[in-house]
Amino acid sequence: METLTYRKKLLAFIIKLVKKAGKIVVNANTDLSIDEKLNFKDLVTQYDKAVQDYLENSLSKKYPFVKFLAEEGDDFGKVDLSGELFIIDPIDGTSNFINKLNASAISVAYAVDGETVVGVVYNPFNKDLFYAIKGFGAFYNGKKTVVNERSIKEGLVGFGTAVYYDELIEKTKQTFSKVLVNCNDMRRLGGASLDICYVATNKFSAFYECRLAPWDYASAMLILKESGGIITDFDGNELTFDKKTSVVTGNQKSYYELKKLLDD
Ligand code: 2AM
Ligand code: CA
Repeated sequence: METLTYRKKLLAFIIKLVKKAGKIVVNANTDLSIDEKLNFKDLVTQYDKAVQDYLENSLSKKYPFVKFLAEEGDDFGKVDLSGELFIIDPIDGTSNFINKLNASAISVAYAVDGETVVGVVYNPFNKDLFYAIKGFGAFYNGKKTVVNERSIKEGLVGFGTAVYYDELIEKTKQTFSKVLVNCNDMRRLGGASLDICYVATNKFSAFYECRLAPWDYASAMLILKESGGIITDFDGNELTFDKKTSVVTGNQKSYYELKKLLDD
């Protein structure tokens, strides 16, 4: 039976696992074996696979009946999203990892019937830990985090370049130009799960990207919602886990300001 106690125990277990998995990321040696996925911009290393294997093996030992949707799996589109599901991005910010920028995260979400109810995002380089349980708020390094009402004019807008998709380059350039003149400044940090958590913790006033995958946002979307923020696709639809999608996020003011700029 899936109860609050069950979710709290699961949260504690996931936190323990991401911290252990973080050691694999931080201690990675320089001998990276880098493979292309969609194209030469979309990359994976042996460490993405090692972290994913570690998380899947550990979670499935304790929760053998829960399914997995994970970035380095080959079953996207085939996974049954109903019931209990772990959604994993073993290294979000793989390009940052390859280039030793020390700005990547491990993201583990637990979803029930297509909705995240437990979410954890952990940056092993600076030990930033973000988590939430549905209905119980969002926490950043152990403290509750609540979004403020800062306009994009007063804050930084994070964005992603969706650089793996040639057909989105023009759109990305156009949105960048429009947003840049309307906000304090912009940042492209390279890991969507952290970007979205930065909105939840008021480091960014808003964030958007023209195309992301479910494992990029599954955990962070709960963390943002539980902090009082908003996350949808560019058309205002709730995000789902069955497809890649545009993503726009913000607080109760900045979300609408940014979404309007992306619509125009
Ligand atoms: P990754 O580092 O785990 O690959 C940066 O633009 C964001 O897009 C990152 O969170 C990155 O995640 C994600 N990303 C990388 N390749 C992608 C792809 N093919 N489709 C959607 N998102 C992707
Ligand atoms: Ca990844």
